[in-house]
Amino acid sequence: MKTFTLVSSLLAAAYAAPAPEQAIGEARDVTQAAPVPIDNPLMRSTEQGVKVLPRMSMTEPKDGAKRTTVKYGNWMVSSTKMMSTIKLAQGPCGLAGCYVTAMEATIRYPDGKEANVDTNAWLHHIALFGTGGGGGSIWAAGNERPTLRLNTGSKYGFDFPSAFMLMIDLMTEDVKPKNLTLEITYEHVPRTTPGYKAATMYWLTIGEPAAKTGKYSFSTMPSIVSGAGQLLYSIGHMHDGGDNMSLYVGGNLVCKSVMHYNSRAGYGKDANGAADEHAGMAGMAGMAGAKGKAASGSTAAAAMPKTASGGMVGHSHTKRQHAHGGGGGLHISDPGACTDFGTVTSGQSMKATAFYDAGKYGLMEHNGAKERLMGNMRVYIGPTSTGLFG
Ligand SMILES: [Cu+2]
Repeated sequence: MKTFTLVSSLLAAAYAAPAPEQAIGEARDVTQAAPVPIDNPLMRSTEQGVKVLPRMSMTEPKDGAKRTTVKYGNWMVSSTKMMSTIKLAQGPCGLAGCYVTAMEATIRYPDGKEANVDTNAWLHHIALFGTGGGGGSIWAAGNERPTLRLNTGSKYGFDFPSAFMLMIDLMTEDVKPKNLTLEITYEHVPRTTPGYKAATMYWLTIGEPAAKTGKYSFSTMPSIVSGAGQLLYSIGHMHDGGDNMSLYVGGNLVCKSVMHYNSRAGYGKDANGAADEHAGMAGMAGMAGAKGKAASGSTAAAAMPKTASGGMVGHSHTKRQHAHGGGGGLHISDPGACTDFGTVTSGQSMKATAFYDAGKYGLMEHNGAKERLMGNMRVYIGPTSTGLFG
């Protein structure tokens, strides 16, 4: 099996996708699984780059926003057949458009249960690209399935295209095929919602360098900020071995998105089963609510922070890890996010550096071969009126 896939290549290269062959068409469904609160120390963190935003099922929509879950198809996936595809897909608002203020993705079994590492199912990569300028990047994630939110402190959303390119990698190490349905849940408001403006997205990537031993880093090419704005949200995506992805504006560190690791073997056992290296936690308290089984392993670090937008409670992710033959070690479960963490001015240079420590965390493997690395940083900026602060 190839160790690197269509989506990962596109994620790394971040170029706009070619026109698709597949037809649009997906069912819509606004139901969500009932949340299972988990008292995870990460959810109490408010620290930039450490905190993990709560799943939408644990929060109320903001500013009268509507939530829509769109199912994008279902596929049979087995260890001999990684599912890697690209399709034209629809956003939540049709031709009228809307501002998407928050979004998250997951995969489910036919019975609606979330499919994750506790049952050996990975949402390996997902990426959304539009056809607009700047490569048209909209959003992306790995199995960590983070929640994006652009209106934590200010009224911004992503001006969502009615249709976009959706790239998907699903995988499992089970020989027996699994039927997996991909869905994305959107929180969105009409473009006419008072005070709301469109955010822009910057995509910083290191490409896909080969894995190495020891401690090392890779930096992205710089990206020039096109207009003054607020730094709304940023988060890194790395592969196992990653320590943190740091964002610099004008040479100054503004966001250090740390990779939280959890023990696959320890997950679901008890409070001490899944210590988080970065948060300095003694253990993952309250993991009893998780559905993971120690034998098959789920790193599901529920990881809900209390955000600036108000009280959040925990949720269950029985998911979250890349564990490709990793042998029960630590795996990335949640990257930390930064929200409302500063401002930028037009012309400033922005770049990110991915710090790896393969000795400390270990690397992912596919069928005995080390997987190539990633270091993608998504940066969402909310343009502010020009002239006042440059
Ligand atoms: Cu990746």
